[in-house]
Amino acid sequence: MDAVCNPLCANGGECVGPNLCSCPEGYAGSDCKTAMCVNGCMHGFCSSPGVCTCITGYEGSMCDIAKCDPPCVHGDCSDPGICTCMDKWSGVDCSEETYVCGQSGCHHGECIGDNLCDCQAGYTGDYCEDTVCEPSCSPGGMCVAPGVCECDAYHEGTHCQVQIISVDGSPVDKLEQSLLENMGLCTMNGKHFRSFDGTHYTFPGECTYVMASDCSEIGSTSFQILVNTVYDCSGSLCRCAVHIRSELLNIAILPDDIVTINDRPIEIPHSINDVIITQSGTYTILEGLNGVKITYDGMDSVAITVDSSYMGNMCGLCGDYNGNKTDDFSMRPYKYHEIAKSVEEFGNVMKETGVACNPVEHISYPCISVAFEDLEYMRGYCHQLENLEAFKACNAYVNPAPYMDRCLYDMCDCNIAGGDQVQCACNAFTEYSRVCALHGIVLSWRSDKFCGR
Ligand SMILES: [Ca+2]
Repeated sequence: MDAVCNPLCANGGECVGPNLCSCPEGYAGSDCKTAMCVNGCMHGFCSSPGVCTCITGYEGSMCDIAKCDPPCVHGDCSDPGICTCMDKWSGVDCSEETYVCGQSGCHHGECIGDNLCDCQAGYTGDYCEDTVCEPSCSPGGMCVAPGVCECDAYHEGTHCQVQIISVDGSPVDKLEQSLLENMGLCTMNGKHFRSFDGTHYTFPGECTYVMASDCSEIGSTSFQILVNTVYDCSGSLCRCAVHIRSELLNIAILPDDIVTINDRPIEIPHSINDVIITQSGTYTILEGLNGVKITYDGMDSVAITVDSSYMGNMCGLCGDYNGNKTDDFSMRPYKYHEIAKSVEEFGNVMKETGVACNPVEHISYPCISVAFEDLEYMRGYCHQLENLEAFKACNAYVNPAPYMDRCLYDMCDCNIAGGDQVQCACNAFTEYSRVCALHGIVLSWRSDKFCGR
């Protein structure tokens, strides 16, 4: 009897015993149905003797070669669709040449050749590490961000182009001269101050500070004018309060037209001893205090004028009023014969005695973190102070440069805080026109479309 194989031997196999197939070359298994690929199929299966059928992404007789489409130009296809590039090549198919630019690449630009950087607008240098200020800030300052100059103590203006000349040299402008001869003017406008001697600086202190006081002798003052910069705050906007202390009177000028004398609210207008307090629009005005006049706008601006008999005998954030800008950060009455090394040190020392507030640690310039394009727009906007016909009448009398600086500072500040930049510029314009008005130059510059009426 012939042997029986059930199932039958496939692929030409021979039934050599009961259910025992002898398979031809290339096949295996009890019924000779399994095709054999001698070297195996790594990413596929053996579909017929010696023939691998590969899964998607692989090729080759053993399905051991990953497929990349497009093929890798300068590299190996390490996995399906993934090229591993040789040195200096990159891209999906390793066809893009890569370059090395220094140790840390191009700081503000793209590496387009070995040690060749294509810099973004506002940057220059081998590795785009230097900022561009055009015109340059030198020799009066340093370019600290694209288009942003930080001036040294002897220069001011958007490009540090205005040299601050002490009074033994010649005064900066005509107004300074007339001021020095007749009276001292000190202003606070938000974070910005102008000392009696004309030094402009920014101090964002949140506390009560001595703004101006007479201090001809150690420990002896006949009056003190203090300002609380954070009297009434909503969000980042604060209204300030002004306190005037003399031997007999303790007067507080507060927002919303409120004035108290020795803690009692009074009706305005009011006079007591020689002091007269009046209201003009939003302004509260105090006059007759030993030749001192104080004007408060109901928000965050305070102007103090003192007559020239106080020359050299003042102290506080408004400075000493000796006609010399270079010693305006004198720390008397707290530290005699010492000049503060920084605005921070100066401002902090002028804090009202006995009041606990956080000192100002480091004043950072807000424009550093503003995009170059935004900054260009802001600068253009602020330059209206010298470009707009309406302001020009005052330009020869009040140097607009420090107010353009303030304008830019405040616009940057508002840009970062997400506030209304244009409104912030308007504050600087308002302050400029106020200083002009204090000296008889009344500008008509507001309109419905420009800073409102
Ligand atoms: Ca001075």
